[in-house]
Amino acid sequence: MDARDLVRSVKVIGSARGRRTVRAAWRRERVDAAGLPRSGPERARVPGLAEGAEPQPGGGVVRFARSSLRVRVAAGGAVFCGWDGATPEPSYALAGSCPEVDQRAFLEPDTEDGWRVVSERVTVTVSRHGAVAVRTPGGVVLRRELPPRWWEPAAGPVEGAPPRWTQRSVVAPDARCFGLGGRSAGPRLRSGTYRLWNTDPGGAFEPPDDPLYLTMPVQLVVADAGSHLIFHDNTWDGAVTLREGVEGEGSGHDRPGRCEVRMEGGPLRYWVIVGTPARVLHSWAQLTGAPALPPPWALGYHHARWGFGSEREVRRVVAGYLERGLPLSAVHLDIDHYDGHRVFTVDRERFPDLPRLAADLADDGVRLVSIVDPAVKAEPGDPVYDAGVAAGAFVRDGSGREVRGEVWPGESAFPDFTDPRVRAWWGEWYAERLAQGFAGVWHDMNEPVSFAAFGDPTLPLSARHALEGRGGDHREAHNVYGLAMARAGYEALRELRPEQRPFLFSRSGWAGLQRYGGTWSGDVSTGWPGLRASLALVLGLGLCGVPYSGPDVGGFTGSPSPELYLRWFQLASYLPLFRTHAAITAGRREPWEFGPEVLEHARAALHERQRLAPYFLTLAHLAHRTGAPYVRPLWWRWPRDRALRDCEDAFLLGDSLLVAPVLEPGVRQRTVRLPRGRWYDQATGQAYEGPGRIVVDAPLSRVPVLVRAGSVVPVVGERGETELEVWAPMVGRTGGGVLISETGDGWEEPTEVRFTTRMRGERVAVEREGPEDVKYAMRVRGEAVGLVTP
Ligand code: NBV
Repeated sequence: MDARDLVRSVKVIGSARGRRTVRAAWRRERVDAAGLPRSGPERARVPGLAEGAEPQPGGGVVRFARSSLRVRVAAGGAVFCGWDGATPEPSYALAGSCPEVDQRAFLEPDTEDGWRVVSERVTVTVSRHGAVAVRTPGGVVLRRELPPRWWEPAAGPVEGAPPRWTQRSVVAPDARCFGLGGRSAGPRLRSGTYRLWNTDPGGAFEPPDDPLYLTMPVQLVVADAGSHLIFHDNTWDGAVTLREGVEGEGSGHDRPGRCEVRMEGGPLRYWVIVGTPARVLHSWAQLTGAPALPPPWALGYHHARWGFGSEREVRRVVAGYLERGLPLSAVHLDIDHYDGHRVFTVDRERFPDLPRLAADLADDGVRLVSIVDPAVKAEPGDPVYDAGVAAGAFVRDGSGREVRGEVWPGESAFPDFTDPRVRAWWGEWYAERLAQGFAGVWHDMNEPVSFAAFGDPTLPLSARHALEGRGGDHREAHNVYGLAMARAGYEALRELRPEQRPFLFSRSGWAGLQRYGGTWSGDVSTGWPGLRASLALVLGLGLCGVPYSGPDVGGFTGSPSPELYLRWFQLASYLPLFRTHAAITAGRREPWEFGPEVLEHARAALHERQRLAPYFLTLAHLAHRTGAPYVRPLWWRWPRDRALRDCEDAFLLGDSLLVAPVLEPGVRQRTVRLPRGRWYDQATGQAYEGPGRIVVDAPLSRVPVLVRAGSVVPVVGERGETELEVWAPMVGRTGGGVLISETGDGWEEPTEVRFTTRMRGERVAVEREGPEDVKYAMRVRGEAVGLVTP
């Protein structure tokens, strides 16, 4: 028991729940003492010298004295490397089956020192000692992997004790690393160790608390020489230690960046994708699946609350929005609407008629979203529990006993979502949610959490899981528990309500979560550091392929000052998931609770969000088609601009907007680092030429937004029609934009129109490509006197 555990257990010991969490922690320890293989003496192994190589379609295998390395280039340009016989499948990350190989790539002798695989976007060389270098087509090294090292039982293989392994690598001194899932101290991952183990931090978090709910072994590395993504396809517990490099600035004392990946078991296999950030994310989405397209209403504003407590209160809050003319898209019900915190139930005293409530809200254009927790109250007579027992749905320990944990409903059992049968069984329960009138689901507590007075608040590591029929334990299944639950929920919604796109977001997940939905910050603590972490999480997750997310506006805990609340609100109004939410013990989060001034400014943010609805929907479609996140770091198109790589207090929303939120108290002006080209201050129309730093006004009424010259931004005009805001391009340059629109929330093909802009004399000429039958009003902004359309 460490010091943090001690504090935790002293805090909880007074209550009945506290005593149960002590029991749960002991129970977990007991189960693991009996169920985990004992660790004995280990010996280290390295590959040794190469003994030969054999070309295969797309690459080949190099055989070493004590291991082998398979290199295979996939059709989209991603390169797979697998040691010790590892193959790309089975994998929780890959979408469907493994991509076809690139038939043009093959393994060939390099110099005397080894072999190489040349492909269009990357060259991989393998040395005789097992070092692997990843190079650009021009031959510049982006990453050099040293020969890996395994630790295995000295007495030979032991069932259930796979080798642990470490892999060290070196990147350029100027390289910056991003990703690894949701990291509160990001988006740039500074020197330090980042654990790969989905964790409820227990209570609210703030930077640099780590790890959090959604980790994944995905790193995006950006350097002058080029960008690459590396994904270690391994779900086990592990850690990535980064040491940022240092440039000697001409002194010759450069220190390269270093990375060490350490895993407690599981295959040593990884994918590398080289290219511009946009190409890398595109290939990543091809490999792990296109981001699910949210229904249009999910891009509006949501209000959530743990502790509405009654249907009356929900109606009161919704009326508050409507009376004040504040747009509201959805209301989320938390665990307090359950009967005794039991999943798939309703407290009928306090929520007597949910379908009626849902229908009434729908009349006002407001959807209801339901929280769904995985833990099922372990009580015979509970219909979900009884059905789960009959279906053999719950996780068991090594001796076949149901694993019990302590969660909101009390002693609970946990569905094994890594079993396809269990996913199907669980999915059937979503019919109950739909019958209650819910339009979408919000998955919580799926790291998974079992409250524990000490130690890791999750299931015993020795708990057994189906792992798609392969069988294994919680050490391997833990990190994909939330991902597999998301799959169950997504597939259920598709089946139960096939005509509508599912809306699902999940606290935990892993590589590939985007196939099923989005995520959110979790319990971010109320304070300026929490505000900063909110942006870091959205940016980092987007670079790992999960583009739809957002924070609890105002923070999860306590009561934000009016200024903090407003700045949070303004930031989130430019993030994909725009949702106020707070804990049952926290203060209010409705915009009118912070005084008339905040209300007016929040109203402006809400209306701007609504005005940008066609732009947000376009970004959602683009994310779905190309993997590009809506919210991008400033370096997205300019990865060689070092100053942008270090800039963490602003972001790009799509190709056109640069949003510079206010992340500190008392700020009424701020500096903004501009990428290359001309940028217009959206509020004043003032033009600036990047690259460089500018100072702009950031009054309480708004946060600075700059628009890229030449952009065509689709917005809702005054009469409610989609119109185009055209920002004059620079003379001699072209600009443009795209509008992807649809009428419903189903699966119909949307309409796509592309625009190109250029200056013709003093006027802006706009060319379009796409169906001619729809016309849009255009408004020109920026330095131009009028509009020319062909
Ligand atoms: O369901 C209650 C909360 C929820 O409001 C929050 O958004 C989740 O992140 N939930 C966590 C469980 C309790 C946290 C203390």
